Amino acid sequence: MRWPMKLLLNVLTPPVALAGRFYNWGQRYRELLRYRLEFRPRPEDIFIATYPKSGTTWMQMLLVQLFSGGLAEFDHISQKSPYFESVLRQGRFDFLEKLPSPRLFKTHMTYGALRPSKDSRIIFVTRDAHDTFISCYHHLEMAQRFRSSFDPFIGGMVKGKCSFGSWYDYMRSWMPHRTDANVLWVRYEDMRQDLGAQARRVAAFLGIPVPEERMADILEKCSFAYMKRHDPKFDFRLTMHEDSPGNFIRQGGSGERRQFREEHTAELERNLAKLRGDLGLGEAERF
Ligand code: PPS
Repeated sequence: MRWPMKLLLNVLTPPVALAGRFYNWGQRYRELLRYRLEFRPRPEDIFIATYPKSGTTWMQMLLVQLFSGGLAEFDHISQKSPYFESVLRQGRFDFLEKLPSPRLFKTHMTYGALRPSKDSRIIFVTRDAHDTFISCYHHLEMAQRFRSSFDPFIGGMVKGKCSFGSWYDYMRSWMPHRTDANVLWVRYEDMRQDLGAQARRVAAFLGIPVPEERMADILEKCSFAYMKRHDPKFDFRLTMHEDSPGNFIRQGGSGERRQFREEHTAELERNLAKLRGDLGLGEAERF
């Protein structure tokens, strides 16, 4: 790193790190600072870009198994596919340097924050908003042991208020790039419907030569039942030295929207219609 950069980092890090202890924004700026100043990208880098709870871990597992022909074993998925922001936050740059290429990063950064190089490849995964919001509720309840009840939480998310950031802002940042040459957009619902088809699509995009006879093992390891059986390999709490009572791979469903209050469904539908219009989505493009 050049010395002016180093100086800037040293001057800015203590106040931002202090803020990061108390505020989400502080934490985000600290990650961003380290990303811009210290991260050394490689052209082979692959990012799995998602709003939280949209199928990130599932896609991580799919990539890990596609690259290994279904033979990969690990104690925790983060060993094979680290959470980018978390590694930046912890300043584990040695770990990043030692990872073999292609590195498979999970990230929840917006497009504007990540500003991925054209050399890197991105698998952008989206999930139905209702199911994402419900999954966020269970996640935050599990992670922070917060005691917000379901309805006010969903009401807030529908308005774009969440400690993860607004779902709409996230979609507004990434969706315009869904057809970029280095981006592949994959829907959670399509993975549920036909995982084999999506696995082949991802493999073709990344140029992974997967022998057809390995596909059954790959798909078995990426099935909900297999991942649920091996829940501790995926639970983020175990990377934070916390206990895990299980249930990170929770339900894996689609269409839980009946749990929404009517007024929340109506408001969300209005917001989605506006978002679709603003993004100029075609009839066939559904998120
Ligand atoms: S995180 O914490 O942001 O990384 O969470 P993320 O992995 O994006 O999302 C977790 C939800 O994905 C479900 N999941 C699966 N669904 C179907 N099949 C498989 N194999 C699978 N693996 C994970 C997981 O159960 C979470 O959804 P919910 O609705 O909470 O069950």
